[in-house]
Amino acid sequence: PFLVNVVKHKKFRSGEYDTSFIDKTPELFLFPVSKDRGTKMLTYIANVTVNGFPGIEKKKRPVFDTPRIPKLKLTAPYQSGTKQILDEKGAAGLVEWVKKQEKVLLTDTTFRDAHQSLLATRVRTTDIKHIAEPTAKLLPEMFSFEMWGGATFDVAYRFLKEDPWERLLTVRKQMPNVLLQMLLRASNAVGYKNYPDNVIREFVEKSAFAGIDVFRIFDSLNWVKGMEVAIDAVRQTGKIAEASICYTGDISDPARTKYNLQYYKNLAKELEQQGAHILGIKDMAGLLKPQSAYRLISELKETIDLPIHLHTHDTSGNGIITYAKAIEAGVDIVDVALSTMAGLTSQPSANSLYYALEGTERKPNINISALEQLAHYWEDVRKFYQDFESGMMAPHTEIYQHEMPGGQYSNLQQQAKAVGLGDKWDDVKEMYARVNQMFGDIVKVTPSSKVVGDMALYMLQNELSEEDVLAKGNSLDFPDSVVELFSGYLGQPTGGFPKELQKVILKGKEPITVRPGELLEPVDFEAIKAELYKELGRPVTSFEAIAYALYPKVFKEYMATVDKFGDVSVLDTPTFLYGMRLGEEIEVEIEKGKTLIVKLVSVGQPQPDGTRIVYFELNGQPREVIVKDES
Ligand code: 3PY
Ligand code: ZN
Repeated sequence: PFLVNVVKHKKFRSGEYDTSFIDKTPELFLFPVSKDRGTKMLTYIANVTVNGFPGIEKKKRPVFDTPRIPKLKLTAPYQSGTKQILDEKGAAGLVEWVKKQEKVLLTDTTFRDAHQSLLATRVRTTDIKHIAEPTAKLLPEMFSFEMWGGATFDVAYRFLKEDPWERLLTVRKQMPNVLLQMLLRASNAVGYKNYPDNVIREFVEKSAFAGIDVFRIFDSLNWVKGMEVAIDAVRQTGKIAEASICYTGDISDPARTKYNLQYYKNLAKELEQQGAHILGIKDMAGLLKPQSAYRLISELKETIDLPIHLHTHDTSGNGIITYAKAIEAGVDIVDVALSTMAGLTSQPSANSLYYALEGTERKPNINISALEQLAHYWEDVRKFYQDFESGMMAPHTEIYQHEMPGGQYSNLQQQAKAVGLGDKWDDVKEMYARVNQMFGDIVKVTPSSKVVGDMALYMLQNELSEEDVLAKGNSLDFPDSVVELFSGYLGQPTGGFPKELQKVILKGKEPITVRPGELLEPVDFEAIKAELYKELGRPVTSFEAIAYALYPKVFKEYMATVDKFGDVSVLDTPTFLYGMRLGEEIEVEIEKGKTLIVKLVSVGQPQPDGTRIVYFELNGQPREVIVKDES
């Protein structure tokens, strides 16, 4: 479909192109076109209306208000911001600029971690797209917007049936004045396992090209060796390498000696030597208590000469006070989300922090009324995704016991439901903490956190205790992710693996201790392109080739869905998740200036072969589609 865009492009027409034209011209992907898209789209709507959306209980489409968009003249110009500083002064210049700021800088995570943590990463591009320009115009003083990476890449293809690269390209276009930030799981890229070095390099290069400015890089075991390639790859692009330490344990608890202050100081020093532009402190579960934050930041400021960017989750309810103490200690940047997408497993609220710092010298330079207006939009949009809420209604201090990352909480809950443990959530949390101890008290963040989660579910499903695992281990078929972790394929944890458990899990197989990337064969991207060309009958882009290298099965399923239903990203979210009500009429802008009017007329009775005929009007013309009733 995108070939139409290629041949229409003025560079292509003027003959000013070479073989890299497709890769160097990101806007080609913004408006995919397809001939029978009307029928395909109706088939999708009919299917979701009849069968519901995977993973949520089938119900009649709820009635939602149209999200409130801030009143803003869209012709107003963008004020220049951090993006211009990076473009003009380079990474080093930007770092110097950050160091000179007296006021604390903010990163807004609403477009990524906030919904990863509250809504199982389900927020769709259309809901981001409608607010991106107002956001960039109303909040030009933000340090950055985290809008990509982490789970958003995988979930986009797997569940939202949309292209994450398109999200990045679209947001970049609408937010030209501020830095865009992503979360990169070092050698695990945006996946759950280590990839060959050339995949990491290619992924970083194309992400930078498509619009990412700041890469927050972390290793799920805080193994610096596992971060080397990613840090170097980012530095090569001229973008910002925010190398991060994952915070776990409690530096103020004398009983928890493994992750003490010295441990963090050593890591910070190593990352500085490794070429970090900024040091990230990634408190993925929200375990950093206020006094510990003060100590940690003060000591790190003494130890290294880099700006420090602190990330936390507000699960315990202590996020704002943790930030207040960190800011007092001199932290440079903190992560917040708009109030209506903040709190609980998400980041602390930007709006709250603004008021909490009133009367201090480091109060952020930010427009509070803009924050409030943008929060209205998200208050409305969040309701679309109500079925993905975790059910957590109040601060959750048990986090200090189970230490589950905010981004995992709602996802593991979905996973537990899927394997029939939905009503055993308390047991899952408890088992999660126990598995962590069995594993030797490891850093838990994607993907190591997923391994702990997988093992906890596995033990509960099979009613296994820790003793059972050791005693009967030889006859147990452990989850693949557990075997991979203990084989060393996610790197090496501080202090090594517990030997006895490792033996049981590996059943005589030898673990590796070198960097997994050293053992993995490089991926042949040209071969992938050729293979996909054959399968799809059209040339593929480097973006698609990387997606395939990272997630072959997910990517192919996504392509098959596009083939069947067309580009479903154009649908509004209520229609995408719930289908339509009888008699309802919606408008779908399938490309700029091209709108279809769809009315659901009736849904026929089931036929003997299990199908139903669904009757629509498309732009006033009667249309029928046949779908299988899966009930
Ligand atoms: C991710 O890797 O997706 C995370 O958010 C880890 O906290
Ligand atoms: Zn996070």
